[in-house]
Amino acid sequence: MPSLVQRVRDADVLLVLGAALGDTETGGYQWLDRATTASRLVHVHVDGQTLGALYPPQMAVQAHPATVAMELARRAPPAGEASWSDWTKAARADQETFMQPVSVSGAVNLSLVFGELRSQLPASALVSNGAGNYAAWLHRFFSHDAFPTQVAPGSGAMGYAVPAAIAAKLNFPQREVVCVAGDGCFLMSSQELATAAALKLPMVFLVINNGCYGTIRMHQAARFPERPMATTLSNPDFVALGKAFGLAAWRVTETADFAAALREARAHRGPALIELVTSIQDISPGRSLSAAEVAER
Ligand SMILES: Cc1ncc(C[n+]2csc(CCOP(=O)(O)OP(=O)(O)O)c2C)c(N)n1
Repeated sequence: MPSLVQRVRDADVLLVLGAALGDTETGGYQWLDRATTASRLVHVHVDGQTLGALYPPQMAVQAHPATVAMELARRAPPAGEASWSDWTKAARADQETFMQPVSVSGAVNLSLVFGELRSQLPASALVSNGAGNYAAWLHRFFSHDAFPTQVAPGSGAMGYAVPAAIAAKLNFPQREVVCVAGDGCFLMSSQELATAAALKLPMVFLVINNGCYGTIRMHQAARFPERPMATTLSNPDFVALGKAFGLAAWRVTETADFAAALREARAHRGPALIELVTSIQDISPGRSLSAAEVAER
């Protein structure tokens, strides 16, 4: 099967809805060639300054991606099978394969955890995240099946997940809200648990604890193998921390225990926290930290 990157390279037209086409979406500016975008990129972004800033588009559309998506959904599809429908069906099948769980070396498998989160939550639930490699697991194995349900920082800022989830719950009290934060990300704004406790907000905080600023460790492993620097975290006991703020709290050290912990946390009448203890080896889906080091040696 051609990789997603190959599909992007081969496509006659790229309709980019809402992505800024920065570092992350372009594999460090490797996947898209500036020389080709002027003849095949239709770029939709809400911020006019983003359009054309990195890649010259053939057509720049300053609009909210949701508006454009809803407008496109109103159009009648081409009559009969389009000549490219095998290609799009194959791409869709590849995407579904990509979302299948992967194996990990630690005892908590985030691909299964986020699959369980998807199957328990209603489609209307709001899920927040900040920045860190844990978010790559979330975005790959949890699908947002309704709009708008994703509460995430376009800037890639850590510390966003906790206060954003609280704001989401205050604005949408009827909806379920789950905050997903890495240990590093969570500790940047965890004092806001006091707000969730004071307002008795029924919501769930997931803390993905790999004992590390994992994203930074991954880059260190790739560039300076076996020379990690200042990325190991001396974490508090997250369950004790949650309880100290007045939350109900659970620690999950085996994948199989997550489903029951999540059910209890969701049924709790106030804020609840679940710490998931993961291995730093499982740095990203399908790639271990040691493999990242070996690849660069
Ligand atoms: C406010 C802020 N500071 C620093 C960074 C740079 N940064 C990106 S990811 C990351 C580490 C994230 O660690 P953690 O939340 O534990 O998640 P992990 O990568 O381990 O899954 C850092 C320091 C950032 N994105 N935002």
